[in-house]
Amino acid sequence: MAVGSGRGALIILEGLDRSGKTTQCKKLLESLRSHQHKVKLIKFPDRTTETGKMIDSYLKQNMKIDDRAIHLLFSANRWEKRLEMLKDLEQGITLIVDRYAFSGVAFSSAKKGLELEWCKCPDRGLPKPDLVIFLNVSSSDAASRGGYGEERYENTEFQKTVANNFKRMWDEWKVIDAGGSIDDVHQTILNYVKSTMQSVDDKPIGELWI
Ligand code: DGP
Ligand code: NA
Ligand code: NA
Repeated sequence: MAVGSGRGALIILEGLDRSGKTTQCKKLLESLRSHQHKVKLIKFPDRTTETGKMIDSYLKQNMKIDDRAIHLLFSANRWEKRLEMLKDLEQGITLIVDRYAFSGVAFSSAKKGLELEWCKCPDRGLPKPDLVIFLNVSSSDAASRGGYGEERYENTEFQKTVANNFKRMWDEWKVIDAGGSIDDVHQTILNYVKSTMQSVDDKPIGELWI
């Protein structure tokens, strides 16, 4: 694969809490870097910005925020990275993104009274991914992996609803069985990512959800 030709690819990894997503993002970053690709890792929510700090205290259950208001804050947290993301992509940097608008829709629409279509609206117009990888793990398997239950949303019932919401969006995604070994899952992801990186060339970056 030619290094440095064309724009970077926008790669999203999605999945339930404890699906191994963060581990896989890091392995993917290391792997691509070791082959001299220009690549960066981004994580949403970005808890370091002002909106991110509010989201962080909401998730840690230190603060109550109205369901729709927090939905908009999560979206704002993505919007504030948009220009930087576009600039990186145009400069040939591939972005690996740990969660994106799909998490926004899947988690928020798991709440009573929040419809999927309503939840999609605020993220409309964000850079559209070239590839979405979904790490599929049963919610009971996810729960048996360590550390579950510390933050808001981290309970089996809620995660089941979230899983169903993700399924309503996953037609065009690469759905990977995350129950395999870390290395097997990594190889599968790497193959999809490499072929996406080869295919983006100078194709214009799309916009969600069109
Ligand atoms: P993480 O830092 O990846 O563990 O994500 C924090 C939690 O927030 C996780 O349970 C998923 C959830 N989440 C991520 N993005 C959004 C969003 O846009 N809206 C809502 N409601 N929840 C989100
Ligand atoms: Na989490
Ligand atoms: Na709902």
